[in-house]
Amino acid sequence: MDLAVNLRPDLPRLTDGERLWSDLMAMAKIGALAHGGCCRLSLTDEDRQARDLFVRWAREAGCEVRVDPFGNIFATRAGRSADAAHVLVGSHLDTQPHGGRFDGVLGVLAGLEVVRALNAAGIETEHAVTVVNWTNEEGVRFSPGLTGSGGFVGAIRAYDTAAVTGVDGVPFYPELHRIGYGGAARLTSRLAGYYELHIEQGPVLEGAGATIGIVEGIQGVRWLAVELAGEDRHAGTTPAADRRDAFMAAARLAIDARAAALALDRDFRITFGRVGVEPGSINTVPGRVTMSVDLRHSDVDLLDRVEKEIVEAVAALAGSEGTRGTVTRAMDVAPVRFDAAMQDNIEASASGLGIASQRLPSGAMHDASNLARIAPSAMIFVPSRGGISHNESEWTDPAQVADGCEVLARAVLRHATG
Ligand code: HGY
Ligand code: MN
Ligand code: MN
Ligand code: MN
Repeated sequence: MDLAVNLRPDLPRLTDGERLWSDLMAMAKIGALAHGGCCRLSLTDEDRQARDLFVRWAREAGCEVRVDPFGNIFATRAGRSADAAHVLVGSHLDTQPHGGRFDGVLGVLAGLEVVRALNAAGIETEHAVTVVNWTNEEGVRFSPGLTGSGGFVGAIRAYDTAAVTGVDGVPFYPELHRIGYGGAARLTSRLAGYYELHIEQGPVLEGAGATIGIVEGIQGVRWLAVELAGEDRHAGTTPAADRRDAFMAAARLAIDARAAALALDRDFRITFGRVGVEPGSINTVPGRVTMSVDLRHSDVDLLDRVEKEIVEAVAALAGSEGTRGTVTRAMDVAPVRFDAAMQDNIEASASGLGIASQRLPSGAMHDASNLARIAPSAMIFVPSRGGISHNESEWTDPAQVADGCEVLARAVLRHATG
């Protein structure tokens, strides 16, 4: 079919927004929580159920489904030339513990909707279109995050992942095989491009009244694991001067590190999201604290400086709190810029549909951070109500979901046919 015909704004849409919405709500039933959100931590039975549902739908859409050694699922709609590079479209099905119904899953199911739309229109593309679900984007149960896409682009070696155990002590690979997604397939490394549709998870688009976000790039993200050792002591009999209180050391570290980061840049984003206090007894001075640190900034030098401040602050706590500590880097994903031509392709698709768009950076990390290392990549955002995400009340309107999917479909169609 004539590409120009497919892309004329006056023609009916290629994609079926209602079908996509119905898929999203069906997927949201897996791991459903009391307040409308979802919990599907990586490689749990809920993750398996979501994967199985995606695989069933992909096969019903005529895709060839393959699984690689990191558990990434690739659903391919063949193109005209067998040896042409693939256009990859995807995101992740795993969620946060109090996750919403759109983070990640929108990009996977919208990719599937693009395949169904191409089928319905009888369009044959030059390049194969492959929809992908990346394993463990969130990094909640197994750290670091972005495991599947990191493995696919060679940023994470299988050997490194073999050493990974979950916060629940379960090793990564046995769990991947337990849920039946330890594969051996190798998708062609020749990619024509990677597209990811995702909710913005921030307030920018809603504030600007735009429906489509054309993402310029993603800031760097660095995860640190801090461990502070003091001494378990009796809460009633131990004078202040004799205490080596690991919690007080952690509290001082958090306040001082945040002050140092904000002094460098008022918009530096530092988060202490997972704190473990041992022995966790009301009447025992904590002898050990473990703490995660999430650092975000587009300037690697500032990330380096804050990391160095934290290492030095942990050492200084020996004097002020009598504790000993270690800081280990658990993840380091460099800032990326997305492909300019693909951004223009997305903008042309939105404007062709008369949908307001705006360019913006991504505060959140995404698998596209990894894909951009090996192939031209781009992301499309749709608004998050109140800028809220990683929260059960995460919401995007059905019309915005439908618009995002149609823009994705037209951008992918141009790319896969061009
Ligand atoms: O951490 C992130 O930015 C992503 O939402 N997982
Ligand atoms: Mn996500
Ligand atoms: Mn997320
Ligand atoms: Mn081409």
